[in-house]
Amino acid sequence: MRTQVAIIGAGPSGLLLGQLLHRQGIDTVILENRSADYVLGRIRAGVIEQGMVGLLEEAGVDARLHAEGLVHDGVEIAFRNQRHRVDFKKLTGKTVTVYGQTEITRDLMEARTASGALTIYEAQDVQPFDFDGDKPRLRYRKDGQEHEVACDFIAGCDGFHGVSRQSVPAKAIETFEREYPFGWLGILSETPPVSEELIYIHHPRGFALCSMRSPTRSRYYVQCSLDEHVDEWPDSRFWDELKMRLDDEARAQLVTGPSIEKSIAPLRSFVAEPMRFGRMFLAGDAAHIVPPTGAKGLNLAASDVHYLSRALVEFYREKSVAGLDHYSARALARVWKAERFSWWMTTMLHNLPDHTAFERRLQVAELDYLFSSPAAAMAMAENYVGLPY
Ligand code: RFL
Ligand code: PHB
Repeated sequence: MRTQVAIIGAGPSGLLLGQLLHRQGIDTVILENRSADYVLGRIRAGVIEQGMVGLLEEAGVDARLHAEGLVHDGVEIAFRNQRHRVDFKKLTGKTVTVYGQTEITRDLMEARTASGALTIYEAQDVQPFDFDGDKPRLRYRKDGQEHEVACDFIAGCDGFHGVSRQSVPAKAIETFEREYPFGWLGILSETPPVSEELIYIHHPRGFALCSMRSPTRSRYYVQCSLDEHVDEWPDSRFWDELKMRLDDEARAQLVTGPSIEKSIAPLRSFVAEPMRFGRMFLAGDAAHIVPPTGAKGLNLAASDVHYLSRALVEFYREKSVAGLDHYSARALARVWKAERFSWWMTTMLHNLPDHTAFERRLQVAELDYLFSSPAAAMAMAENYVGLPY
């Protein structure tokens, strides 16, 4: 089989790249090692920047997003039983949209099926080859048979644990990493959200987040320790813990109900440099991870895909390699700013077990500064709504 761009991974990065390229007449094949249902079963991001909304419009998958997505003008931060609002609309003129990653993935999968472009699910042992030359290839197994795909370029959109980054010789790649000594326990429930906007909570018992997927579906998270298991968290324990971290008003408003999903995610900051290796390009979680506190992971995947799709279109239309040559530096400049913001939000809002009394005082000063200084609120707002592409 031959294609122009072979994409590894049918997460949001791979599917969005495939759709943007398809709209420009560029042929792609996506190889995904899981089933479509498995991919759709992962509950992840919920908040998308205007930049990503624009890309989904460009990809022609914005109908349901505009009909069902919830446009938010700000968020609240709760500290010492008081909520402080950061008004994004007033500060930056921009908003964010609450629309689940699952729904974006479903919309992109449907558009891809309608376009007739090929996605091979349950492709086993996908392996990129020869990307240091001008004839890269991929091999994979499906139903016991070996297959090969010849292509012009490989896009490694296969997430943090994918094969793309791991196929690069160790001496060609540098990685930067921070692991946080806690995780997020998240639940999804068919209950109305506690408030119209998201509430990020700093509490002595640990961080909590009130988010949502729709007016009838809530998503809540509590900071937990890394050695805990979801089985130790029956719904009743989760709700009790969340209530203890909420402000009085939110506690009174909270509607609880059975969880429909529950999982623990570790928190990590990670960047791999560069993001290009000959004719293979990394995009999204394959190249970088942010802790979810700033809601940046999916949005960074989208900005990578923006730069990469533009570069590939430029290559095929104008025979120019300029965009491809600049891809890694352009993407990384934006990645590092989101890394900084996500690290900052995480450090400000969590209960860090290794924090000294001095660092705890700094955390309080940071929050106090954010609530009292329009300049500080502005810095948070412009990062949260998304820095320009
Ligand atoms: P994905 O989604 O991991 O998709 C990669 C795909 O590649 C497949 N794959 C392979 N395929 C073939 N061969 C192999 N060897 C393969 N190895 C892996 C996988 O099966 C998968 O289908 O990466 P992608 O596309 O780069 O998308 C990144 C986003 O998923 C991620 O950044 C966000 O979910 C992060 N994130 C959030 N981001 C936001 O922008 N806003 C948020 O509010 C937000 N909240 C979150 C989050 C992530 C979370 N978790 C669970 C990590 C909340 C949570 C709890
Ligand atoms: C979510 O709704 O899943 C969500 C929202 C905001 C975040 C992280 C996750 O910062």
